[in-house]
Amino acid sequence: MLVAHLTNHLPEPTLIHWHGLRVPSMMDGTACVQTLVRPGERFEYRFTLPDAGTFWYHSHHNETVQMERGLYGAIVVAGPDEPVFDRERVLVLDDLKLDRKGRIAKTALFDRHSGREGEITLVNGRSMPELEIAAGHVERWRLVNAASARYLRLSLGGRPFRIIGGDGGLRDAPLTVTETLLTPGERVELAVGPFDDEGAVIAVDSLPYRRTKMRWPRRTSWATLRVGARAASRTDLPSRLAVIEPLLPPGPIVPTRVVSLGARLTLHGHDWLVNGETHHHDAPVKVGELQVWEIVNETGMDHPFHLHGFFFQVVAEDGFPTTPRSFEDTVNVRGRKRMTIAFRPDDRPGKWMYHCHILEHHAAGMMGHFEVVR
Ligand SMILES: [Cu+2]
Repeated sequence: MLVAHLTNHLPEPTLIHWHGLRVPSMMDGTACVQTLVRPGERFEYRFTLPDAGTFWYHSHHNETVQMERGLYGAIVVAGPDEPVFDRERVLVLDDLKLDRKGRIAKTALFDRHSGREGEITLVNGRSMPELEIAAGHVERWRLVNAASARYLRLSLGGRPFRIIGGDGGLRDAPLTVTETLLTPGERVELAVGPFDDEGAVIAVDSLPYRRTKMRWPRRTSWATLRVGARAASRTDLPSRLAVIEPLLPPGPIVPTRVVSLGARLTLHGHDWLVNGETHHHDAPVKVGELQVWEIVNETGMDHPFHLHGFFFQVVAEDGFPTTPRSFEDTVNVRGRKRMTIAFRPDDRPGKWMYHCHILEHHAAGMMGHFEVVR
């Protein structure tokens, strides 16, 4: 049981959303399920933690300001039988947009369109930290992308690393890659190392990724990783990490719902839409009934689709069936593409929502309300 006391010392209301934790609806921390916690007021969040993994919590009110200013944190829930590593790190990544006087910049009209990106990169609140890993060691890195809009195509100087988990804990097996894409809201768990070259300095960078036609992407530095003196390793990473039972039977995929992401030009810039309207009210779903949602992106820009309260499997990418290897709560939907997700709502009825995790898009309407009913 986790009990969290929120005391609001801000001059404005706030709330805490527990991103990725399967809490009861009443504890989801949105204005749909609780009243705003006003300045000077308190609220107690209380729930059990059913899943192991890397999660986070953040303000779910006036997010474009409150989250940009740092109202978020990571939560690690350890399982009974975790793989053994030489060291574990939690790395929360964010960027910060400052004005000419070094203050947090005001929201610009352009931010409403493309999402806010800043020139300062932060790892756990620090700019360009130097991390050190002993030669021969393997570390478990738990990464959270807490940025408002920035996509992170993470690279460790081109060296291979292993992905061991996603939003919903460990994946079925380690996957060796040289880069991975982390959208706002997403988490990824990595096995980093072993490196043999003592003294080497490895760049922790994000590679150029074009999520919108309006912005030319650049390579960005986040941290450096120095390979230190050799040390004995006790890492024990099994080749099978978790059993991910597919939610869908083999055969054709028939969506039970289509969620269409769109845009509309208005006097104040852009409205961001779900099924043709801002702040869409979607049909209810039933506890235990398999959901197959096709998320269709009608815009030319990528959107990270986040579902509250329930983990899903990605079952098709642009119509092509995929084999689910993990559970997720956020998935990137590329411009003009579609992703199909499946989930089975467990017995937590109440009000829930889904939205684009680019905070400015969420604020400008790209979200939907739905109810889980018995
Ligand atoms: Cu979006």
